[in-house]
Amino acid sequence: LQLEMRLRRALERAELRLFYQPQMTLGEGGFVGAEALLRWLPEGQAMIPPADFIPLAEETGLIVPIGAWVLREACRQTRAWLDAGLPFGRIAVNLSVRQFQHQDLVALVETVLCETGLPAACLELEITESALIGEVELAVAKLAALRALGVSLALDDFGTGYSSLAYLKRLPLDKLKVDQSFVRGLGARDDDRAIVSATIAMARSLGFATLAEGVETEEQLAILRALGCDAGQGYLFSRPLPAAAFARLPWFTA
Ligand code: G
Ligand code: G
Ligand code: MN
Ligand code: NA
Repeated sequence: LQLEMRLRRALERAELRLFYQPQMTLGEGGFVGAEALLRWLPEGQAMIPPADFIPLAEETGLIVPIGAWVLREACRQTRAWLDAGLPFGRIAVNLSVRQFQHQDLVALVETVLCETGLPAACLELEITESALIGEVELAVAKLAALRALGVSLALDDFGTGYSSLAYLKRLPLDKLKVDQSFVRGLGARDDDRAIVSATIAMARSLGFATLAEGVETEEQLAILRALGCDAGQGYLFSRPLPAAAFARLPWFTA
């Protein structure tokens, strides 16, 4: 309960920040965009990671106003980077289950794009498999409505939830994000390599792009390239950074 009160005030006190982690193509080209990652920095205290407060925000419904702030702030910052002439492709924003299921989501996304002036093609929304379980028709309709705005859609943490391959093919998605738990074992574990290989092959045949998360080593990168993965993000390229530090990344400013 105490944490809930503090989290409520965190929004008003501007204690929430977005960090940005670059996303890179694995072929030619390099930098393509970033994922926005939420951080809570209570005054005079250590940073609280999202894993420690997002579940509570979900339970209490606070994720709805927090998520709206995240969306607005990420779009505003990206628009500012575009205006500064920086070569920004796309900003990826995480949606929680409750946010995805909220009836006003499509209108919110439309409003935020309009208010910030960010082109819809520069926004990607990340949803998890748990947002899609239940009524598939409803999920498909909502995904289609979001896509009709011109934003792209990525399935986050792929392989860790309860994806049914039968409905995966019916979902209007653009990208699968290969979960870092599988990427971690690349080079060491044959089973992880088999899973990542199969995921990339399946994604390709369904027409989805692939992005591997948690890329930490050159060896993982080489294997992902060999398997035909389109893009990656992870500590090998950069940790998530505050906006000012992100804007100084060499291949971002070049
Ligand atoms: O940045 P970090 O690896 O600590 O993030 C941990 C988890 O928190 C990840 O699962 C990530 O998707 C989630 N997360 C980070 N930022 C946001 C956000 O803005 N909204 C939601 N719903 N989840 C987020
Ligand atoms: O669930 P989601 O994919 O949205 O969250 C990504 C999380 O992974 C973030 O909390 C981010 O800080 C973390 N992360 C990003 N890159 C790496 C990495 O290379 N290694 C590890 N262990 N974690 C990472
Ligand atoms: Mn994510
Ligand atoms: Na993930």
